[in-house]
Amino acid sequence: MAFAKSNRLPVGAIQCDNTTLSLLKANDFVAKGIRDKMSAQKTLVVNITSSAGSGKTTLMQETARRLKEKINMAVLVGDLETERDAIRIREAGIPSLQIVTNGVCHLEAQMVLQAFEHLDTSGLDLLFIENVGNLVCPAAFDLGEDYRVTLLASTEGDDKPKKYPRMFLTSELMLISKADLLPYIPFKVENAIEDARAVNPEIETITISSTTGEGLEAWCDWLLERIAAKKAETVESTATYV
Ligand SMILES: Nc1nc2c(ncn2[C@@H]2O[C@H](COP(=O)(O)OP(=O)(O)O)[C@@H](O)[C@H]2O)c(=O)[nH]1
Ligand SMILES: [Mg+2]
Repeated sequence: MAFAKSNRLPVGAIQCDNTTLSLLKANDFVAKGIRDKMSAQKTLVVNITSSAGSGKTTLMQETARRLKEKINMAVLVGDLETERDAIRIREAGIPSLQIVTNGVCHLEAQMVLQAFEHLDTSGLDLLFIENVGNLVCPAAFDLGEDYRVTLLASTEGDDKPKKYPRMFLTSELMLISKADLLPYIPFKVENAIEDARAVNPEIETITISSTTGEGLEAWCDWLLERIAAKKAETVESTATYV
């Protein structure tokens, strides 16, 4: 593969051409459009990320049950195949649309944009985007969200924040999920928090269980505070091309 002269590598070294960089630039352009549109209509957007099976959809269901009478909310949910998660979330009483990525391991801003053609976001106080279960690729793709929230389930092990640092570096909140299982497994909450803060000193943390309800009031309060702050924001840019 040919490299520009300035990028020549010493004999014995090999570097793959990073085509992802231009893809990410295009993604960021669309993400900015989404962010402007959502700011103009004062919808808080929260991107939910984690490994597969950490409890994202269950948390969406439990959050819907607790907040749907207070606010207008909806969930876009990404998966490689099936509409299963969107069906579960709709059963909890709020609109939800599945984005089927056909094998792509993360959501991209243009996929969210396409979904807007089928999900009316006007009047929403809160839009969740449940990302594809994966602690790697979703970290690189801005979806136009206000906040990124990453779940770390107790069953995954407390060593993950340092092993998948970009996800925790780019998140504002870490939810340690499945807290009801903590008595049965060697997961130390303080170790996970220490490692997450080593990667991202600003990261906030809440320990939750969708099974027992532990921490869900604090989680809902965290959301309601930010929804109120979003409503109070002065919108600087009104340029919406999305
Ligand atoms: N023990 C326990 N299991 C949970 C909890 N939350 C979710 N689960 C279970 O974990 C599995 C994966 O949950 P799901 O919400 O589909 O995870 P997702 O893949 O991240 O969306 C399901 O069997 C859930 O019932 C929890 O707080 N405690
Ligand atoms: Mg899910």
